[in-house]
This record gives sequence, C-alpha cells and structure tokens, in this order.
Amino acid sequence: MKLTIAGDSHGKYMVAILEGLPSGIRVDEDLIRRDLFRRRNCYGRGKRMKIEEDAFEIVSGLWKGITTGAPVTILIPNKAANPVKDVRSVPRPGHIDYAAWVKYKLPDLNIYVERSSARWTVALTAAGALLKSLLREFGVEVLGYVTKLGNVEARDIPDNFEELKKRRDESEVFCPDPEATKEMIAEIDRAKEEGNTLGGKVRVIAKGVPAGLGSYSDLFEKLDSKIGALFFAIPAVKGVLIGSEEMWYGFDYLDEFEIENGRIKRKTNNLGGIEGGISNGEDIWVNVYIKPIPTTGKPLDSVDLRTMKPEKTPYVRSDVTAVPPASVVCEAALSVVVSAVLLDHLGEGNINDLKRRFENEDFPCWDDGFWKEYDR
Ligand code: EPS
Repeated sequence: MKLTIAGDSHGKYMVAILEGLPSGIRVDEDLIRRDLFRRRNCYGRGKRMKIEEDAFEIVSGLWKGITTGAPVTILIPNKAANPVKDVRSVPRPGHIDYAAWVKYKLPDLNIYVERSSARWTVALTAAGALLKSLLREFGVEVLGYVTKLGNVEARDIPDNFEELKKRRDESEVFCPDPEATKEMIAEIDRAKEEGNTLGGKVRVIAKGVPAGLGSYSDLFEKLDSKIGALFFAIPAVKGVLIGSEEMWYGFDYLDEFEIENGRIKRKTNNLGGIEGGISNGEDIWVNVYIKPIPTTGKPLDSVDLRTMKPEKTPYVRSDVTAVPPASVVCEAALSVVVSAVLLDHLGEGNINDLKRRFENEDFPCWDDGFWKEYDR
C-alpha cells in the first residue's frame, strides 16, 4: 500500500491518494467526517480552522461506496485558498523558512510554507480515517490522546479501552483525565495571553494488531522503522518512542511470557507490542513528542535575509498549540502504518480473500512433523 499526499496549504485542494487497497472494503465516510472534525475542532486552534469545513470528496477508486482495488483519491477543498501577497524574508525559528530557503533558493519564504504548513495533515487524517474501514474488518482499532500539554501531565488514564475513548472524546483537548483537561485549557489561555505556544506529548494505541507484522530482514521494513518514518514526517514531531518511557531496569521493563487458556501472553506491555521490528500480538503503543508551534504572538530574534540585518519575527495567523490536533493526526498515521504492514502480509485481492487468509493462518507448531520438514 502506498500513500501520496499533495496540495498547497492555500491552493485549491489537499489531496490524498491511497494505492494498493483490496477491493470490497465498504468505506464509512462518517469515520472520515468525524476525524476531520476532531482535527479542526479542539481547544487552542486559531482562525484558519474557523474558516475550513474540510468537505472532502472521494473521486476515484470507489464503486457504490466500496473500494475497487484502484487508487483511491480523496480531495479536500481549501476554503482559505488565498496565498499571502506580501513577500516574507524574516525566518521564524522552528519553521521550515530558513532551511528551505538555503536549499530551494526561491525569493519568498511564504512559498515553502505551502508544503510544510500542518495543513497537509488534513489529507493524512482523511486517509487514516478511511483505512479504519479496512482495519475494523480485522478487529484492529486505533486511538490517540493527549498525555501532556505545556507543563500539565495527565495523571488519571483509564486502562479500559472503551472508557479511555469515552473520556478522550469528552475532553476539548483530547486528554482522558478530566482534571488535567481543565488545567490544560488554563495553560492554553495563559499561553495565548502571553503570545507563547505550547508543546506536549500524545500517545497512540493500536489494539488488536496480530503478531507477525513487519520484518526482521529489510531494515526499512521493520514495523518500528515504518512508524518512525511516517511519524517524523508530521510537522512538530520531535520524538517517537514505542512502549514505556520507563526503561531503566530489565526486571521492570521486559515483558515476561505466560500462558492463559493455552495461549501465549505477556504479563506487561512495556515494549509497546513490537520486538525486533515485528508485532508481537500485544497492543502497539507509540508516544509522540510535539514541539511548540513556531509562530509566537511575541516576536523572537531573527534576521532579514534581504538586508542581512537583525529583525524580529512577524506574527502570522496560527494556533497556540498543535498538541490536541496532533493526537488525531498521529492516530491516522498509525492507521496508515498498521494497514500497510497488514496488507504486505496478506497480499492483494478482495477483502474476503484477505480475511480468509488471515483466519486460516497457522500458529507455528513445534511437533515432529514440523522438524522433519527441515531434516533433509
Ligand atoms: C493548519 C493550517 C495553517 C495554520 C497551522 C495549521 O493555516 P494558515 O497558515 O493559513 O493559518 O493554521 O499551521 C501552522 C501552525 C504552521 O506553523 O504551519 C492546519 O490545517 O492544521
């Protein structure tokens, strides 16, 4: 499966193209609508999100609402299709401005923002939400939530998945801890007043991922390599950590095996569901570190690249924090990676054939017959 994302932040459309999907997936457009709404509608967002409606359209690869196996194209119109007119020559620390100017050598920093603005994550969100219709055929569910915003850390995070989802959905900042939610909202209000911006952390869990996805052979096919590659492409992501953040002692960290009802299980899940680049059957846990948005209300020190004189950064329309929307975007990113490795494993064709392959897969069997195969 391959995902391509194109479109300029202030161009006519944002575009996601998904290639290599099986035929016969009934696409639930409500799932896409809901995730696009969540990405747009959270506390700490700025004026652009009040303009956009994200009224997406799927223009290829569907027949009567089911996938045909042809590339699926999702178009999301930009209502704010109005590129900035004034040439900008003062780079913001933390944005693409300076590094792209050095590489691409075009005379307006606004040009680079068209690709690197977080606007393109609307297309990633739509693609990931579409893939939820595939994942649920295999009993896989993905959930993202905020664990830290500015200085406030979530303390009360339920273990139960349904409760976690319910509480996450009740929070304006997508944090499952109601007390921490209030503090995070106050933190955003304070930052806005000061012209500051906030970083934080989000966690994404993929539940029900079968063991055996990924690879130990090709270094770039490892499941964790693929997670890192896509997550680090998301603007503002500075760190990706799989599993527990507490990894100082082997006795505390390593997930011991046990047998429950004749099946192999783990006593804990500190490794986050991946060992040696392959899923191990436990839930996949990804902790993502999000930096503060580069456009601050209070100017920062910079230089004017035209005059080579010190200058203060300009203020352009922006958000106070990208952390709550990042939890939606990261949820989509994990849906994309898990779908990709699942389809690598099950191959092409109709969804029902893939499901049969999935259900008929043998667990390795350590009996005499198994060994004789190799005894030649
Ligand atoms: C965003 C779209 C952008 C910004 C923001 C997120 O739109 P505009 O530049 O027209 O205001 O609101 O992007 C950034 C914070 C950034 O630094 O680029 C979006 O759709 O998520």
